Amino acid sequence: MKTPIRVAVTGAAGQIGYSLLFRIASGAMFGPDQPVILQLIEAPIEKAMKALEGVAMELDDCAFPLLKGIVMTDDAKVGFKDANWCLLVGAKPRGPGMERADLLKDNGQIFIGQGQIIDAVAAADARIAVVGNPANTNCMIAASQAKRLPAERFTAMVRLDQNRAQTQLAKKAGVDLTAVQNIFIYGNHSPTMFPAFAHATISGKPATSVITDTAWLQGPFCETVGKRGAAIIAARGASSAASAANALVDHVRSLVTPGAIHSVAVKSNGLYGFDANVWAGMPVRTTTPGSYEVITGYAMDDFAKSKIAATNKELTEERAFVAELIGK
Ligand code: NAX
Repeated sequence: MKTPIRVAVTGAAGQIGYSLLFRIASGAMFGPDQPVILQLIEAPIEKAMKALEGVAMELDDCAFPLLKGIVMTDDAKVGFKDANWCLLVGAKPRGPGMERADLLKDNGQIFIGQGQIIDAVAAADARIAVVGNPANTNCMIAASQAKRLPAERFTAMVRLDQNRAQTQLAKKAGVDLTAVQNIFIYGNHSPTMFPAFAHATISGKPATSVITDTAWLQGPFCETVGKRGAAIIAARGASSAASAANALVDHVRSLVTPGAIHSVAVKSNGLYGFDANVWAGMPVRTTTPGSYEVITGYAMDDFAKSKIAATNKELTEERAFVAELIGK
């Protein structure tokens, strides 16, 4: 039996948490032979902590053989202690009439604190994955506070966008989902993101030779993927939760699987036209469990360059909003 790994999850009593925790405990994230201890962190609000107790009761009632312990806390120092993976799902939602800048600053405070605490108390091999929005910039903020853990360990999730793009291409081409490969998301997890269809393949052929409707690829395809979150809110009356949890399972599973090729928002070093030090979605290849390299060498045409410039602009603006906060 392997030693259990400690998985800290913030926002554990929220919508995404309610789908996510059961998948982690079942083995979907770390594999069917990897025991886990869940360290569940909620905001210090009575209602949230009470809800968390209910979720933990349900986890108990699943009798998952891999689940070796549950910690419940509203103290991040306890929740992140010795954590091997820190899944930062909890965030302050955008309230009515709230400006984007205020949202960035309010969440900035949360992610500064969490970045410092993770750096102080998490395991030496800790990896951090950010889901709470604005995910890319929250991830940059948390990483900015770390002195011990390298910035590359901090990733933000664009996998939901990748999964959405894969399905849309498969539907348009009338092929099985698995025929679509190498569809990567560049930039921000926001409607400015760019699903780089020109590099995708369908049944081994360039996607653009299978789907020859360039106007659809550049227009409705990019728009559907970029605005899918809003479409789900309009239809369901609540934001994506099960699909977001599933995407986080995929994000981490791919990051612990050497050879996996997938989209992750990582610290830019200037590749593909992104400013250095923004966290931007890019194609990566997992090297060893938890580590990756950015895949280089994809050529960008003028359309791709303009899309990347737009999403990079948004990322640099977000960074400017919080620059004072993080002292950079
Ligand atoms: P919920 O509002 O259902 O749950 C969030 C939970 O976080 C709440 O229970 C709240 O009490 C908790 N929380 C707030 N501040 C906290 C703190 N400082 N420490 C610990 N817990 C804290 O939201 P949910 O639908 O679960 O979504 C969570 C986040 O994911 C949101 O920011 C949302 O915008 C973001 N999303 C990101 C996606 C992505 O692809 N990157 C897609 C889905 C989702 O929209």
